Amino acid sequence: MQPEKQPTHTIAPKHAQLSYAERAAVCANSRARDLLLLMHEKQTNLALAADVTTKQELLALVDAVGEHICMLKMHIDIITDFDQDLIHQLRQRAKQYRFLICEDRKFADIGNTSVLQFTCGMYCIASWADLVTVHAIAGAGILQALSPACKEHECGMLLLAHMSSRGALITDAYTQAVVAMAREHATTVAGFIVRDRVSDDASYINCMPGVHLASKGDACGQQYLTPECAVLEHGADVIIVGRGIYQAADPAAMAYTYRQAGFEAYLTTLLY
Ligand code: 5BU
Repeated sequence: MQPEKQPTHTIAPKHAQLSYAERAAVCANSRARDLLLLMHEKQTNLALAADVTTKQELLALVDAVGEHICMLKMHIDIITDFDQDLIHQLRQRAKQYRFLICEDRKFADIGNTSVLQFTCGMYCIASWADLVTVHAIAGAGILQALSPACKEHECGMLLLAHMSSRGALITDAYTQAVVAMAREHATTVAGFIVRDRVSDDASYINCMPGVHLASKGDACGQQYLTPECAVLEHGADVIIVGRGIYQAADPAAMAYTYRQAGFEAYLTTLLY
């Protein structure tokens, strides 16, 4: 199944932009380039937040929605029966369905510890993740330490510029400081986790969690935007959807719905 190619939106996007393919050509980070090209060719800007807790559920979910996504976002430490075979199977599926794997580890410690968390331990994230999320809260040292490690393992960093949860303590000044830090590590930063597009630099990918078609939020502070609103009003390049898809009666059909909504909104941004 392919999504409709013609945009149907009448809302003018807040951020006119280049196409994914044009942006891929200017990316300094190779994972950002891979992701933009994949989004262009596969015609999807949908990422799945696969917050299920067993190997079987995770692989079944990936088989159901793999054809619709550009990125699988994981929390590997919530899997109760993790083993190396899971990583092997996920990498196989990443190739089969063509998507990147992001470990949403949110590294936030001092640089030395973050590198150990990235490269060591039972999950050995560096050996399989295409992208990892990173808090810049610890200061420049975390990026100075993680950047060479990411380069060595061909992994891109997504820096948290915002959070989607109500009452998040991130201020505008903090966000701007994160964007400035990214510029110092252009070859290893693939983009940002955002609530509002933070940079008009075409080489960074703005990834937006907190997207749901039918809900405004949850009981723990999560806040949702619709795919259209995320892309057209808040400048998302990638929409990240978890419960909206994996809690649906038919996750594959729902993933297709989100894929269409997200990609049509993207096509609308190209008209302006
Ligand atoms: P949901 O089920 O669509 O609410 O899941 C959202 C996912 O995105 C979940 O894995 C969170 O850990 C992740 N997330 C988020 O919701 N908000 C943020 O600011 C960041 C990550 Br950073």
